[in-house]
Amino acid sequence: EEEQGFRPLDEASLLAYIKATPALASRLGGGGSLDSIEIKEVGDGNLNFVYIVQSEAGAIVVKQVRVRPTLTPTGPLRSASLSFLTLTAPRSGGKRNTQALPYVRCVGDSWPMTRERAYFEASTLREHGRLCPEHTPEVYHFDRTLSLMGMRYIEPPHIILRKGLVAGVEYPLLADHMSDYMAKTLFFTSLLYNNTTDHKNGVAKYSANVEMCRLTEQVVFSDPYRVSKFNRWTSPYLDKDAEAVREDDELKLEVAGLKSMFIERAQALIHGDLHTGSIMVTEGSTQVIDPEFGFYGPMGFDIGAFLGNLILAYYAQNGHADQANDRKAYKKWILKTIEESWNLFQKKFVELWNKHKESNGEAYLPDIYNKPKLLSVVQKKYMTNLFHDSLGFGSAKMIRRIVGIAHVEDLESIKDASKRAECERAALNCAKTILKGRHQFETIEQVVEHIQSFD
Ligand code: ADP
Ligand code: SR1
Ligand code: MG
Ligand code: MG
Ligand code: MG
Repeated sequence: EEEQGFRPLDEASLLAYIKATPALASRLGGGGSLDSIEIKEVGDGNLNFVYIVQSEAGAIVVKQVRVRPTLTPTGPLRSASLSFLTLTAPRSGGKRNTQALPYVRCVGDSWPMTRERAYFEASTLREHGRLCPEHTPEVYHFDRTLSLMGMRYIEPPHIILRKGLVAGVEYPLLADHMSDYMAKTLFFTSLLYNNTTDHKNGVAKYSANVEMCRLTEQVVFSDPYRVSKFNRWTSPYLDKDAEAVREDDELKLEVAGLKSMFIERAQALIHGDLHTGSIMVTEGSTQVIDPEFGFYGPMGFDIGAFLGNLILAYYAQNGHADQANDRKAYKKWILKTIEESWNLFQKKFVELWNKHKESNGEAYLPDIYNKPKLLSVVQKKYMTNLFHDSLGFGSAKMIRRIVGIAHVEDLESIKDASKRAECERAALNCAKTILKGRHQFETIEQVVEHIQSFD
């Protein structure tokens, strides 16, 4: 990594870097304020370093890729947010290894995680920030040589949404905010708004984020459907369930279609990893972070990631219920949020379309689709397809979180393995049936009813 000028910064060299970089130093007050800087590493993964940098005059976050992750002694493996980075030993054949594994090994050892992902993350953040500044942290500075970004510090009491969902906290504006973010970022980067030249320029630029896309292709669309040393599940409880996924021809047929769509369909500049761990929230604010998988892909992959992770949070609730809180009201809130997220998204997306129907968008030229009736038929067809894509991708993402490499804290934090397996089985069965039968759903209300029937 030394080549091409890259060097991983530690706290001392980061401090010197900040002092020498006006775009960062000025955010911290500049001058004498820089003497009061304190730096804290807060990253929760092994893929990137995330530093909070605070002075008496301000605060910023600095994120730098970790290129060659080291083998880190950790003691016994626990269910934690790090769990997606832990690999079971190959000979364990995919079963959850509950023994003390001496090391947490980073997936960076097994997949090519090019430093360039930082460039695509910063680029996507900037582009989405231009389109939806309310829900995207501002990028202050990006250094391509160091794969390092300075951005807005999303201050406490913001927390990662997934942690709020585990704790049972309601976010009354979440559906409104996320539908806003998805409608704006997806509509304005699609051919509904842009001409072909601009669109293809974008597609060409982000096509180079291919290694990140290949990681998704493998861990979402391939590994769960074959024997892979990376897969794991709550064994022995889900051994048969995992095997059933690998034996389900109807499911494999549907997943093949989704995989091709993920690779081929350059519909919009998507976030690419829009799960509830990529969203920071308070009661009144929603901020989307971490688009290092950003590329021109199918819109349904983002919408599905968000909805699918809410459904996982729903099924995890039974594992978090206790005498003090049966989580029943909370489960209702999650379902309402799923419903509102899609319905508001659909409404806002079509509103943007109507508002900009005279724009340069190449897909439906105004002189051809000029009759209101025709336009409304076209829109209905587009939204129905998008709904079914979202259900397909959302289900595929649920399945991979249960039998693939990367699990979610919602379920992992349920200590009792048999209880956890029950929640996981319900989620898995629900996801399989939605994935196979998604074309039968006409409304999100029907999906919510379906979710409840597996609970
Ligand atoms: P990774 O790609 O390694 O998952 P993330 O961008 O998700 O990195 O950041 C890891 C963690 O760092 C987040 O879960 C969050 O807790 C914290 N974090 C990241 N960006 C910010 C920010 N701009 N403000 C505050 N905290 C942040
Ligand atoms: C090896 S899979 C790691 C996962 O974490 C990221 O956030 C993505 O979801 C990826 O699939
Ligand atoms: Mg993380
Ligand atoms: Mg990330
Ligand atoms: Mg992250």
